[in-house]
Amino acid sequence: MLTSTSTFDCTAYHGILSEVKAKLPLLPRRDLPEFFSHAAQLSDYLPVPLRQAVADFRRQGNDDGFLHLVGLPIDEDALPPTPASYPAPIDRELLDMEAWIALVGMRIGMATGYKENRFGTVFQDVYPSRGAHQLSAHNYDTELRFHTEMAYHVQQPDYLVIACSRADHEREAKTLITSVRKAIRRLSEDHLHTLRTVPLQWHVDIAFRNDVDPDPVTRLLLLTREDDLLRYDGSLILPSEAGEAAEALEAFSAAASETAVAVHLCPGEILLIDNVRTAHARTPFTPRFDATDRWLNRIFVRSSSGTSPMLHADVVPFQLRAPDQHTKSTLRV
Ligand SMILES: O=C(O)CCC(=O)C(=O)O
Ligand SMILES: [Fe+2]
Repeated sequence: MLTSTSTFDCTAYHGILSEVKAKLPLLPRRDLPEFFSHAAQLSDYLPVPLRQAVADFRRQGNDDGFLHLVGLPIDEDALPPTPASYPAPIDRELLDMEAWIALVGMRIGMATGYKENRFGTVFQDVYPSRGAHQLSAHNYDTELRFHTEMAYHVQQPDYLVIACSRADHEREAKTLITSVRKAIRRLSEDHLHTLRTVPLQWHVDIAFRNDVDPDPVTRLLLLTREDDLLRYDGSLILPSEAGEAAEALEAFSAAASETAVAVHLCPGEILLIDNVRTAHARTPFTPRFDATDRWLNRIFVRSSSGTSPMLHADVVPFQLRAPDQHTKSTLRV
C-alpha cells in the first residue's frame, strides 16, 4: 500500500513475495546474467500494487525522487556476519534483501557492473570500513557528500537500488535524497539560467582514476531536459572551478540540503533512487566493527543504453561523457 507518494508498505504481501523469492537460484554469483534474467521473469509475479507503484515511478518519477519500500520479508537471524571485504565469495547464498533488490530492480531496467568499480561486481555490499576514502560509501565518520551516481559516465545508472540488511546500532545513519523537482523551486530565474547554460567542471570517482589518467575531467550542465535532469556532486564539482557559475552552484547546494529528505534505513527496506533526477548523501555514524554493523546491499540499474542492446548483469568499461557545450544564449526562458 502506498502511504505517501514515496513509501510503499509490503507487509500485506509476505505470502506471495516469499513464494516468488523461493524460485530464485540460491547461489546468484555462480551465473549472474542467468540469475538476473530469472529475477526479471519472476518479477511478473510480484503483487500487482507493488508492480504498479514501481511502474508509475519508472514512468514519471515523483517529487521526492525515490520510492521507499518498507516491510519486505527478512529473516534477520539467518544473516551472516556483516562483511569486512569485497567481493563476496562466489558461493555466498542469496540474501533476502538481495532477492528483493533483484526482483524489484528488474522491473525498471538491467543490473549493471562498472568494470573499474569494485572489480565490476554487480551485487555490492556497503558496510563501514576503517580507513575508507572520504568519497567512498564505506566511509562512516564524516558526512558522505551529495552525489549523483557516476553522472560523468556514458553508462550512468538510471537507478540505484539499495536495501538494508542491518541498520547501524545507534540509528544515526540517515540516507539523504535531494530531488531536482523540489530543489529548483528554491532557485532564482538567474541561477536557473546559469545552471542550464554553463557546464561545470567534473572530476571522477577514485575508481576511475588511474596512472594513465590520474584525473579525468569533463564539463556537465547541472540542469538539462527542461530542468528535470540533475547532475550534482558536492565534491567532484569544485566551487573554485565553477567560474561564472560559482554563485548559482552555491545556491543549488543550499537548496539541495534544505529540500533533502532523510531516511533511516531499517532491515526489510529498499530505496529505489531515481539517479537522473537526484543526488544522495549519508550522515555520519558510529560502527562497532563487531560483525553486526550497518550493511546495505546495492545494485546499479540502467533502463536505457543508447544504441546497443542491454544485457543482464553486463559489466561496462569506463567511458567519460563528452563535455556539454556552453550555451551562449542570453535568452532567459
Ligand atoms: O550509506 C548510504 O545510505 C548510501 C551510501 C551511498 O551513497 C550508496 O550506497 O551509493
Ligand atoms: Fe552513492
